[in-house]
Amino acid sequence: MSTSTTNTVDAVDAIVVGAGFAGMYMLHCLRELGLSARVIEAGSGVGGTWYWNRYPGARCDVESMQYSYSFSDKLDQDWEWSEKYSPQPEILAYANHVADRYDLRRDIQFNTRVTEATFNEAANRWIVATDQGDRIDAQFCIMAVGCLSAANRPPFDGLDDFQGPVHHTGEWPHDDVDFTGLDVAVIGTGSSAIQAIPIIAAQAKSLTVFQRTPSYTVPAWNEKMDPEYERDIKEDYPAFRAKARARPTGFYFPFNMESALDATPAEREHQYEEAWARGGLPFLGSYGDLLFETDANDTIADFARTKIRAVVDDPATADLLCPDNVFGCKRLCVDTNYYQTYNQPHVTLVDVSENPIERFTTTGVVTNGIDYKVDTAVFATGFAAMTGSFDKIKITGRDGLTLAEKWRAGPRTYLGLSTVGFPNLFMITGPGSPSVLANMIPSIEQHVDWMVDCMGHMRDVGAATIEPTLTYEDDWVKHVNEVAQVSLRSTCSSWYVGANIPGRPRVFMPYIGGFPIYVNKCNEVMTNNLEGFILKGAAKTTTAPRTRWTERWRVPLDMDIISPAAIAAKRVPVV
Ligand code: N01
Repeated sequence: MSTSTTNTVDAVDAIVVGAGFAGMYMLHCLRELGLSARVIEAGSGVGGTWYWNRYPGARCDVESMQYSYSFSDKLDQDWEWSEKYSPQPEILAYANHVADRYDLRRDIQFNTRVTEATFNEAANRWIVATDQGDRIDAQFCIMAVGCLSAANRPPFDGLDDFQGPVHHTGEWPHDDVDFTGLDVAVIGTGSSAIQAIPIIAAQAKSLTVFQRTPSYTVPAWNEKMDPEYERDIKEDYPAFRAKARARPTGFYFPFNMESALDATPAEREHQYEEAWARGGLPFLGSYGDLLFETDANDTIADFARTKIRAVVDDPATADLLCPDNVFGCKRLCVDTNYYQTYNQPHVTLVDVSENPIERFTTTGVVTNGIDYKVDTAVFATGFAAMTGSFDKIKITGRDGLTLAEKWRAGPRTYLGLSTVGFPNLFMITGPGSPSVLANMIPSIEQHVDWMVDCMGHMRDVGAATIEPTLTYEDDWVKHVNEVAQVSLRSTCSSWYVGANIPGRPRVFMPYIGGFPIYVNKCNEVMTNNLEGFILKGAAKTTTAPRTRWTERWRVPLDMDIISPAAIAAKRVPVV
């Protein structure tokens, strides 16, 4: 299905918004369940995040062998990743392979944006409207809109007058952007910028980086896939997946549960050096208390700053690049030659922390009274995280309540799966679930599997709607907030708390209690006859939910690492 311009109302069992990894897997499962479905996708192809983020250097910072679907061992065995960390084109190729392999495209309507979703209380169904004039009627409305999909484009004065091209990393053009011979501005120094800057610098005549807050970044030490490593994992991929799922992050890496404060300075130095040499996000697993005790965190932050100063030649530039906030409080970045880039004579770092960007001129960017002449600008300015994609759609539930109104003071959900007032509306990796704090693809699969069992159960018992109760939702929101308070992560101005964009409510949005505890909770709710939810219209109330899909998430938990006692003792390395 490519596009539609009909004004008639089509009816399906489920409408899915978004054809990224979440929407694709949901479609696959809905078909297996025997439900009819239509997926609406704004882009011209599948892949979601990996469709939109085509900026130079875009690459996943979760290892390739762990960043893929796990629902089919055959798929796992057939696909081969070429590098330790996959570049964006390869992940997009994988998404396309999956779409072809499972014949997904025939139920995906591309180049179409959902504009409104309205719950019709009389019919107990959703009516979804698109910018192509479609009106689709469905029992279930499933939001697979992504957590980092609504690009943040700061409205700088004069931007409309700027003569050169402006590209946001999250909405990158499909044609190659060639920076050869150009004076380039990059605004922002988060994960996207840190990947793009070394590549852009290699092409540009000059590169000026406008930095508001420096990030901590750890070298990726990316390399070609080691065939022996790949072979070992593929010998028993399900066991490897199970091991990963039992970790707070939903991906496997060695980590140390001991306290940084119990180690001597020499021991810490040794530990950090070894972890730095392995590189990537697992660096944060050097000790168990790094995200809980400020004194412990200071030790890793000091180590990271020493590494920056050892690489960057100019002391003033090195000072600017050294963060002074909690290490790992904002999302840790992973890089290839980021700091080295600032040793090149044509690369300039401009601090806009005290003197923000004032405006664009026709030919440049002005801050602190200085007009930096540039031919083109790259906005690496991030996203309205977690709720931004919901905000773009007018979602109206029972009694005319809109989701934007309900979430005005911050998102409220039960388990990050659904929200009171919006029956039969599911959100994949929604706020209140581990989502961005865990490996995204397992997070997606676990949510979809839970939802599919839930929808199957509703069919079994003849239920028309499902909706959480306010008490259970309130308790979950309280729990999400309490757990967040335990972590230093709740203390800084990150996108996790909506602080990157003026005017957004400050609430820690993802669930920080760890993936396995969360999965356990979801399983328990399912087993307890969907505890905390009200099913309306059910004819057979005694039938227990079948757990065809969720069964595979019942992995033995490593309770030393993820038990409530471990959380209370502040010994849960969360990445
Ligand atoms: O966005 P960001 P991102 N004036 O929000 C700055 C994932 N990801 O696209 O920190 C000047 O991190 C802003 O400054 P500040 C990953 O989860 C993963 O880089 O708000 N500057 C910041 O420096 C990541 O965390 C991968 O003070 C302004 C930058 O723009 C998430 O996506 C790769 C500004 C935005 O950084 C988002 O990363 C890429 C302004 N008005 C992304 N407004 C991998 O898997 C914002 N900034 C490797």
